[in-house]
Amino acid sequence: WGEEGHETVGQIAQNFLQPDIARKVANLFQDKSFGGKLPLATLWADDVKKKKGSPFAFWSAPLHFIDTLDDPGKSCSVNMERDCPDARCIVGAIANYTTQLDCTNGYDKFTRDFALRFLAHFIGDITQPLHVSGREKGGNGETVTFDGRRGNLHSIWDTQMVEKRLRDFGSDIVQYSNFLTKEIQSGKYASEKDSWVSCISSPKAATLCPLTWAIDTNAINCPFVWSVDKEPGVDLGGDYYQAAVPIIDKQIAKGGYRLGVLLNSILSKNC
Ligand code: DCM
Ligand code: DCM
Ligand code: ZN
Repeated sequence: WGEEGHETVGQIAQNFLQPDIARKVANLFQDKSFGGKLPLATLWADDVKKKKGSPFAFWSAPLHFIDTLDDPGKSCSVNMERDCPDARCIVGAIANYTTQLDCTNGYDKFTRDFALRFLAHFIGDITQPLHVSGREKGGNGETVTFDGRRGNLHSIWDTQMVEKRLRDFGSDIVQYSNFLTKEIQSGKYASEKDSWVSCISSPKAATLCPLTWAIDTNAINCPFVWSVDKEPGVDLGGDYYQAAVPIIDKQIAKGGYRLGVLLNSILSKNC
């Protein structure tokens, strides 16, 4: 996701943090970074990635996605051996940073701070369908038109469609986040929200959750995201965007709720 998607994930997660966990989160960010809150922290992993020439940028870039070598349009799947060699993909990254954040594993405060920053970002990215698709570099190589402008399918999903959706909420991230938070608590997601986070209560949550979440997201590619094949050249700002809105809402809601519930779980431990 672009900035708006990530900040919304962070804001929804912040809405679900228990008060004692929100205090722990604020204390984990060294030097009072991000005002102690998740929305701005979600942007850090993209900021360091963009710092030109930094070896850390080069090192962390592949951790934002998993290039599934499936065949969307025909069959969608995630296979760790095939798609995530040496755990250097978003699934491996979430597993590693979940482990590093857990105080029972003994990592120092700087490592735990970075782990929290990365988790706040990657738990958002893993709900973006094209971050779980290897085709055309996650759609970066697929030229499309959106509201009269040429772009690529990845950035349409990361940014243009989210910005268009946000305009329904006066381009106010807090308004959009509060709308989705309500839908999770008592609206259209209330009955399914438990299924979004059921892996978190497993003793194997660190490895089980990111794979579960990747499979969940990847499944959207076959019926919908890559349906652009069917009408090449059509402007995606019309019917395609209208059909994408409920998917975007739900994926961003999932990211926010999962991040909040995961932090409530990991940070409830006392070390
Ligand atoms: N890290 C960082 N910047 C670096 C090196 C590491 O932010 N230049 C982060 C990545 C990990 C943590 O620090 O979250 C531990 O790094 P390492 O694996 O190098 O011990
Ligand atoms: N990306 C992806 N899958 C790839 C390559 C990139 O999901 N195979 C993502 C990472 C960034 C965006 O696409 O969010 C743009 O990538 P880049 O800046 O590398 O062009
Ligand atoms: Zn990212």
